This record gives sequence, structure tokens and C-alpha cells, in this order.
Amino acid sequence: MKLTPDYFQIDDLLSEEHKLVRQSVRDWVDSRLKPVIDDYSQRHEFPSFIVKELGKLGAFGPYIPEEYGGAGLDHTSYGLIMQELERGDSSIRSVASVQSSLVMYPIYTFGSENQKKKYLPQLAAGEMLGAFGLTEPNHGSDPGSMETKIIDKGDYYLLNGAKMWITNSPIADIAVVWAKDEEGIVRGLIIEKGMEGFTAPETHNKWSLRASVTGELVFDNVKIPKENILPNIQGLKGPMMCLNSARYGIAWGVVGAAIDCYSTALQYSLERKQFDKPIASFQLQQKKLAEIVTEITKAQLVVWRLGTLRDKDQAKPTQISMAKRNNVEMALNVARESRQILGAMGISGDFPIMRHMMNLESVVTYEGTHDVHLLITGLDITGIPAFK
Ligand code: TGC
Ligand code: FAD
Repeated sequence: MKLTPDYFQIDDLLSEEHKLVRQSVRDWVDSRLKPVIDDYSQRHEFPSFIVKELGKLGAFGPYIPEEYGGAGLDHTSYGLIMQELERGDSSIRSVASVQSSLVMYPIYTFGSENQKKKYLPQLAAGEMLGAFGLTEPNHGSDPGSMETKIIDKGDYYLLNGAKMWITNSPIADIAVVWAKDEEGIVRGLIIEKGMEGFTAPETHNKWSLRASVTGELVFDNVKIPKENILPNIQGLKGPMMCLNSARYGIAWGVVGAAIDCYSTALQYSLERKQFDKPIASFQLQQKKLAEIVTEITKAQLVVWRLGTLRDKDQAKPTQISMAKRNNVEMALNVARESRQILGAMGISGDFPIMRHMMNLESVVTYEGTHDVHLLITGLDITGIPAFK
């Protein structure tokens, strides 16, 4: 019985380094996260101990060069790290996604040398936590219509507006925030906790990602020093490039959540007896398990190929959209089918499936909804934008 499926021998396509990286994160998830994550999730509490430990593990900005504190790994390694973290819980993968792809990536790609030296090593080590502010109360799928704005006051920028549904915001030390200047051009800014006029209230009562902290970013005449603007990017393509990296990581991550559901369901079906037989011996349950392993295998092939393309800097945003959309839907379906295999036990916190399922309801919405990614593919194949 193989609990971690590798039906098409994808391991043969990975390097020894890939496997070592995967194993070290898997060991951390098994020993440090799995024993406690259900309790944190039930209590709607963030396991803050993970931040420094993920830093030590090299899970923050693994593809950032070592001179800035990163691990200098490739994107396939980043994907494998996300996969293993999400085997534990999507909340924890979320923290690593935001820190790596949405905070460290823009500072590394668009930042000044001073910004890179000031923030990246601390973010990589988990001594500093970041957030990413794009979504607003009135603009989610359509970030290009954002209202948050900066006015050039000579010595500084004056920032006004609000961001909503922001992962890590109440506990973040810094936030990379996107706002329009007086000409309507989107600019990226680094906001630091404690700046006058800046607050980050928590969003309560989530049924999903309960071990992750979500909140707002509210700016009321915040004076932003000019050195805090990201100098090397203008326009919506800035945040969109960050999203490419995060969506890529999610496409890998959700394979981990699906594997955790599958392995739980397979094991349970072999042990649970009804009508004097293991439920795994019934054709209906075998159909579910066989279809689940088929879907996971297809998703594994998609991300492996996407990883090799991204390692050559050839992965197109449209390919990333398709992979994110396909793999999140796959993981949600796997969670739903796996939960049924466990019967009533499927809703219990003694097993991880229901938690994964509830988490994935956020994952299918954030980083571009299921619908938006379909429209991105639709535009790509027809040439006709159907957003507006
Ligand atoms: P559109 O006119 O198509 O594009 C505007 C400019 O952006 C460029 N662009 C991209 N560049 C790189 N990569 C991409 N994926 C890009 N998509 C667009 C484009 O070339 C253009 O550049 P330029 O130089 O010509 O100006 O933009 P639009 O306003 O029509 O919107 C298109 C749409 C709907 C596809 C896009 O805005 C979209 O993807 N919406 C979804 C929004 C979204 O994903 N938000 C995510 C927020 S962050 C988050 O959820 C974090 S969760 C974190 C966690 O906990 O893990
Ligand atoms: P809307 O855009 O209002 O969409 C509502 C519905 O309408 C969806 O089903 C959508 O698919 C559909 N729809 C919208 N436009 C179209 C169209 N043109 N055609 C067809 N259907 C359409 N954002 C950040 O910036 N930073 C974060 O860290 C972050 N973390 C998040 C954490 C969590 C837990 C969640 C749930 C969200 C987070 N988000 C974050 C926000 C997330 O990116 C948005 O929720 C998402 O982009 C969708 O925006 P919306 O919720 O406003 O939905």
C-alpha cells in the first residue's frame, strides 16, 4: 500500500537535491505541525512558533539568492516545499506563499539595493513577517480599479485607502501595498508597522484557513518616506507578476492537501470493516480511490512540467492560471470524495480531511477566483476578453 502516490514515477525526474528539500519539509510537517495543527485550527489561532521555524527550514524565499538570505534553490524546489507544507495545512502554506512570493519576490525583483539588504535577510530568517495588499473592499477580481492612492508631497507620499482580506495583516511587520499615484499608475510601497495613521484590524469568524490570520490594512493620511517606494516597477503588471509566483506555488501546494486526504481515506478504507469486510473491498469505494489517485497523478504531472518551465523562465502566466485552477478544483473534489469514504468520521477533527476541505474553499477564491482563471484561459485561446 503506497500512501504517497507516484503513479507515473515523477520521482525519477527529480534531482537528489529536490528529494532532500522535500524530505526535510515533510519531516518538519510530520513532527512539528501535524500533531498540533487541528487544535490551532479549531481554536482559530495562528501557530506563531512556525514563523522562525519556517525561516530555519529555508521555506521563506527559497529561490531568492543566498546573498539576500534566501536558499538559492530552483522553482521546482519551491513547489515541492509548498506541496509539503500544504500536506499539513493550507494556512501554513499561505504564510510561506505570502512571505516568499508576495513580499520577498517584489522586494527582490522591483526593490532598490537598500530595500533588498534591509528586508530580505530578516524575512528569509522569519525574524520579520510580511503581508501583501492588493484586494480592496470594492475591488477584488478587478484590482486595476483600486481606489487606494498616493499623493506626492515632495519629501514623502501621503497614502489613503483600505485593503481587505489580507493574509497576515494584523501580525505583519511590513506590508507590500499597491496604490495608484496622481496619474493613476499603480505603484508598490513598503509599509512598516507603527507608521502613524496605519492600522491592521483582524477579520474574525472565518470557517476557512482558521490557523491563518486575515485582516485589513487601513491607511489614513499615512506619510510614506520616498525610499519606501519600489523603484523598479510601475503598473498593474507589478502585482500580477507577484501573483504568478504565488499561483505557481498554490498549484503545487494543493497537491499536498489532496495527497493528505487520499492517504487518510486509503488507510481508513483498509481498516474500517462493514458487512464483515474492509470498505476498501467494495467497488464503489475502489472507484472513488482509483479516480482520486488518477486525478492526483494528472495534477502532479502538470506541476512537474510547469516547474521545469519556470526553472527555465519559460512558464507563461496563462499556464500558471490553468494549473492553479485545475489543481485547486482537483484538491477540493478529492477532499469531498475522501471525506465520504470516512463516513461520519470524515467530519471529525481527528482526521485532517474536513479541515483541508474548508481551507480549500479559500484557496479556490484567492489568488484569482476559479472563474477568473477560466476567463484567462478563454481569452488566451479565443483572443476575446470576457471580463468586461
Ligand atoms: P489587464 O489589462 O489584462 O492587465 C494589466 C497589465 O497587467 C499585465 N498582466 C500581467 N503581467 C504579468 N503576469 C500576469 N499574470 C498578468 N496579468 C496581466 C498586462 O500585460 C498589463 O500590462 P501592461 O504593461 O500592458 O499595462 O488587466 P485587467 O484589469 O483587465 O485584469 C485582468 C485580470 C482580471 C485577469 C486580473 O486582474 C486578475 O487576475 N484578477 C484577479 C485578482 C487576483 O488574483 N487577486 C489576488 C490578490 S492577492 C491574494 O489573493 C493573496 S492570497 C495569499 C495567500 O494567503 O496565499
Ligand atoms: P469578487 O471579485 O467580488 O467576485 C465575486 C464572484 O464574482 C466570484 O465568484 C468571481 O469569480 C465572480 N466574478 C468577478 N468578476 C467576474 C467576471 N468578470 N466574470 C465572471 N465572474 C466574475 N488579497 C490580497 O490582496 N492579499 C492577501 O493576502 C489576500 N489573502 C486572502 C486570504 C483569504 C482567506 C481570502 C478568502 C482572500 C484573500 N485575498 C487576499 C483576497 C482574494 O484575492 C479575493 O477574495 C479574490 O481575488 C476575489 O475577490 P472578491 O472576494 O472581492 O470577489
